[in-house]
Amino acid sequence: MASLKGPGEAQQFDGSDLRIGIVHARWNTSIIEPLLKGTKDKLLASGVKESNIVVQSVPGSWELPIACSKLFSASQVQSTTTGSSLSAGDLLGSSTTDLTALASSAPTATGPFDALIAIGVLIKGETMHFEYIADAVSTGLMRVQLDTGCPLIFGLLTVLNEEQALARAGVVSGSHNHGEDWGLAAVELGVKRKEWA
Ligand code: DLZ
Repeated sequence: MASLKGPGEAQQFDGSDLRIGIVHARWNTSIIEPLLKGTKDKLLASGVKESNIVVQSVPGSWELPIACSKLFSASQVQSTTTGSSLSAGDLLGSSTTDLTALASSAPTATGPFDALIAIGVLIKGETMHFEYIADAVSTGLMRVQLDTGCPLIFGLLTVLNEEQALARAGVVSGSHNHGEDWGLAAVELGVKRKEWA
């Protein structure tokens, strides 16, 4: 029997004309890494060109909204100028981590993004920190999405413990990698956004 959860059956969307920006937090890196891989795998499987995927990292989930906003603005500026292109890691001067190996190393094409994906993992601690960040980041990401008109896929895991996070990153045997859903959602929304324009 099909699971009640998940996005359900959808048609295959062709991502070959899309530019996708990914911003991921570095907190909880061991969980971020498989999520980012799952996301990228589905983008590539949907036809998105490696050179049209830009990956940026920020310290923690708190920084995701501002980074997504800036990344989108920068891509719009690029589309009106020539001679510069965004490449992985250069937006916020982010340091090189193992995760950047998952980023495109080729120079990226210019032009505004068709969809953005924000990836972070918030794990509840003993204080109210989790609640404040989860609420603010969710609200911030929605605001960026509506203000820019660029679909922004919500890749923020808000979990009670590490086990729950691992089970949503496809790390535990038999578990599903939610990053794959985020990659597919970005392609679907990127294609539909062009149709809606
Ligand atoms: C400080 C903090 C804590 C305690 N927990 C997390 C977390 O579980 N996931 C995450 O992505 N980031 C965490 N951070 C870092 C904040 O998001 C942020 O980077 C810092 O407060 C600096 O603004």
